[in-house]
Amino acid sequence: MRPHRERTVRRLARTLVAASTAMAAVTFGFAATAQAADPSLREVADPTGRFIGTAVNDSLLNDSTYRNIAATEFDSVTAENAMKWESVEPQRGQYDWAGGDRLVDFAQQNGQLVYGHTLVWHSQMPDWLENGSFSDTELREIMTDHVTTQVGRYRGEVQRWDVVNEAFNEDGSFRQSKFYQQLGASYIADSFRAARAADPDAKLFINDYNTETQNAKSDGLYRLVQDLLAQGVPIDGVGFQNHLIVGNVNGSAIRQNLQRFADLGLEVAVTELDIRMRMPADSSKLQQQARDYRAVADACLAVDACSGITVWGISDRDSWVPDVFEGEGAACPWDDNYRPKPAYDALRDAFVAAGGGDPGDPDDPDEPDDPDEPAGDCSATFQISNRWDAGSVVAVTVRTDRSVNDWRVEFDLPSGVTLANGWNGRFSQSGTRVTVTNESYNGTVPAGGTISFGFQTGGGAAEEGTPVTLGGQNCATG
Ligand code: 9MR
Repeated sequence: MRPHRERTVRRLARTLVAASTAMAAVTFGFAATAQAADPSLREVADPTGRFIGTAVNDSLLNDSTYRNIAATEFDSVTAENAMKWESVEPQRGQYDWAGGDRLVDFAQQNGQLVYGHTLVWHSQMPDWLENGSFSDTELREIMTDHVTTQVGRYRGEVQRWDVVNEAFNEDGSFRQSKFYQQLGASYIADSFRAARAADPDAKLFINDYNTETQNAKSDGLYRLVQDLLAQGVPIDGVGFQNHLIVGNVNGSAIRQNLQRFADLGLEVAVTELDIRMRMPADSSKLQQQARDYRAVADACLAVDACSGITVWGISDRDSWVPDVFEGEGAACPWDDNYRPKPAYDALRDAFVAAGGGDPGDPDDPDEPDDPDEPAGDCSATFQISNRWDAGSVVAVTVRTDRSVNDWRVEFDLPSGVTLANGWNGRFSQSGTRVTVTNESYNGTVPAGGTISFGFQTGGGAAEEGTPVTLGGQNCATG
């Protein structure tokens, strides 16, 4: 685990950083996307119970436009490269956590999940591993040590891991990676076991591309997953990358394939969505791309076990596609100037159609966000357990009528009152608005269950009975 002191300091700093990030978002993020009044992707995804994520390029986090879109539009982040083996263990046994830590800090500041990518993969291995010769026993030990160390480092902070990435050939046979060649298919089971031991709460995934629909490759993956489950290997989910081509997306085939893996009792997720086109882009290609994004999102949203969608990058300018596919590009939801494309609207429409609603104008009393209009599927108590001139201690309990994964509770404090610290949740404040998201240990709440957290205020006391929302929906008071 990351050193406790480091985490404590970060927790204290979090409120301030989060508030300034959120306020900066008002200044830059939506101005850049020219969508000021519209709800963000994360706002429409949240009520559907799914996450919407993006791959984050570590070197772009200093760019305010990039950072603000990443913070405000998404509630899950995946390191595009910073958590890969070559980045974290460039020399044997010597770890460099800088990029991974930056991402995890960013996620915590912004109330986001972290999708860990990736532990055991034939590509982007450090030279010492790629070119070194090791006995089979030594290689197995190197691999499990790496998994144990990295998952342990982020225990409780990374909710999902791509434990094994791209293990298959197109014909459904195992890829002849160094691990497979020396260790056989048991390298997969061993990696999952090591990951589970290092963080029993993290959800463990196998991830691949060209497995989105039923074909020889996804059949091979399916057979492996069945086999792992039969052996009792701790696997929780299957990631489908979805690096797709405009005009070549079959939504119902994707849905059926997601469903057959879900029927094994596993979580499924869209992990690296982008849809490329031959350049230059034109409006009819962009419209087709929007329909294709919508088809993938609809496919996930139609499958209960599909927990979320991650896009592989924010803007076309930063995408991996043109570097690898000559003459192709424009694969992302934002264009080269960070303006949202039709694909962005299509993603949002998909969540709205799946029950994401339109949070609309919070000042409009007819909108569902208005505290006078409880949505009816949650109720909350907001109790002051201690009060003094310059502060208070507050206990909040929210009872939900429907089951919830990864909750978000919001409320307002009186003007000038600030969060001092909190417990049993991750807190951020922007102006009077406070957002609390679950810790890794209390994100799953069954129907009829309760969410409880508490916090202390400074600069004045909170108000007893303050209304709260759960996932953007108003809760009845009491
Ligand atoms: O987007 C990533 C790019 O920056 C790297 O250079 C590349 C190296 O292989 O990896 C890209 O991400 C890949 C991901 O990790 C696994 N699935 C395919 C992605 C696109 O190549």
